[in-house]
Amino acid sequence: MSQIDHSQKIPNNVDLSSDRKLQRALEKWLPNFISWWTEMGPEGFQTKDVYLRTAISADSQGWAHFDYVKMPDYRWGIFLADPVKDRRIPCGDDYGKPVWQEIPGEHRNTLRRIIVTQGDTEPASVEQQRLLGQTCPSLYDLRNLFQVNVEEGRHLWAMVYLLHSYFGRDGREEAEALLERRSGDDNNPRILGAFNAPCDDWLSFFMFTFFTDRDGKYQLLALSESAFDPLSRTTRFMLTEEAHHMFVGETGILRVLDRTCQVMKDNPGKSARELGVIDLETIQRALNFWYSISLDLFGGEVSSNAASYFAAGLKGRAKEAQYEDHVCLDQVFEMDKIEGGKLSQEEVPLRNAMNEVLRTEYTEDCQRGVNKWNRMIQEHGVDFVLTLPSRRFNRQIGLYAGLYFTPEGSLIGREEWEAKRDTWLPTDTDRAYVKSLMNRPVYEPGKMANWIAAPKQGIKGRPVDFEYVRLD
Ligand code: BYC
Ligand code: FE
Ligand code: FE
Repeated sequence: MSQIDHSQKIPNNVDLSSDRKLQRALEKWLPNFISWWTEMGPEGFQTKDVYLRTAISADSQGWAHFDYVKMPDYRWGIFLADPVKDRRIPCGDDYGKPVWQEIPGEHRNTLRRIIVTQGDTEPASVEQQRLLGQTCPSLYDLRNLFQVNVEEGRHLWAMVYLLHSYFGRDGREEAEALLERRSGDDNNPRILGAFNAPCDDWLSFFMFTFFTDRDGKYQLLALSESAFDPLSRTTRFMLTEEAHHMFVGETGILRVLDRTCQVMKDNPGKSARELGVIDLETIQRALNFWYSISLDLFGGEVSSNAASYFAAGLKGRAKEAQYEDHVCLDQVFEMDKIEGGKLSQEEVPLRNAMNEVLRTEYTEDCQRGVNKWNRMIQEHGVDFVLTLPSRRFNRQIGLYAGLYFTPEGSLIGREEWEAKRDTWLPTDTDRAYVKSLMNRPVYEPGKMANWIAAPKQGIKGRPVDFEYVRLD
């Protein structure tokens, strides 16, 4: 079951050829996907050979194959994790009943919406990153960017498969619309906030893959607890690919910090900007921005949507098995409350707080990565600590939206916010400086841009100076 059939036009492990109608529908969608990829995918590198991994089996062992591929020839396809025998609904009102192989009528619209929202983020991220190849710090990084991009393309395939297989005509229409919305387009934007923000320099790219892809991890963990078994199986396989995206972000920032600290140490008395590396304050501001905008992706703190998703078993918490109570009808959650300009606490029913439960786990996971970054700064003996701002800081969705908070989480007025904003969030000057460092790409094997340290090792046992992308 887990072996992927690559002899097909659409590689898959779902026995696609046995369902002619579905196969035809997806084969019709394929050229539309390819024209979207050609138009909106990585600009300027479509004819180049890239050293990419391709999935060949969907189980945990040895599922990947590494070789040179031209991106438009990448074997996108449909890969589901193996079914779990006698799987039961892990949470909600129907806890313990058998999972669904088909969608109950009453959940059709809600599930479609969740799948469309998930699917929409995947091409959005490719669009956001499409120009980054032109400013890359090394061939190693260029290849990682493209690996992330083709896999996000595949995640789109994963959701489109579900739309085509289980939602009939409206599913097919939604699959088309996924190729029509555009990140940042005023008239037809992507669905969620963070996926319309520009991600056009490599500091943003590393922050995005660290913070925003990590929202992906947590949403996928929640969806892999779904009562709708095909969604659970697709997202479980997607999670195996997600790990690399977050690795790219975490090690990317680690290498930036390594370089900045080293260069500062070697040149006492000079500022980071004089030395052509990224100053730690700019890194902190970029962190503040991408963390806060990614927190918004979890939805409102108190959410009746979240409560009904949980009740219906459409979405669970990350790793439901870690909890004891999977019904959550009698429990409460201690939540902030803001009234008359004052912060207090109130108890809300746990089911309505499920977005916040997931966001809490996300925050802890982010903190683990930030701790590693701080250890790097410490090892260089530099006196600086990167911090995650309060979850209230700079929020556009939920309880704190429309209000102003310091990075420490104190409620402040608009005037104070405006006076301090530029010390907390990236400024035009920061962006211009970061871009000025990156205006010339580094395409020579093994060479690194001045603002980033070399990685500790290459990919799949290849040396760092391997020709990860062949540019001629
Ligand atoms: N921007 O009850 P509420 C990934 C809307 S990332 C704009 O507070 P709910 C990836 C919401 O739709 C993972 N709108 O929230 C990463 C609702 O609209 P309506 C993506 C937002 O519904 C990197 C209203 O506000 N996966 O995979 O509980 C690269 C009130 O909603 C936002 C998913 O998101 C926002 N940030 O939760 C590539 C999983 N937040 O109904 C890929 C599927 C909320 O009033 N999605 N709204 O019109 C979901 O589970 C839920 O839709 C959300 C929102 C968690 C996003
Ligand atoms: Fe993804
Ligand atoms: Fe990702």
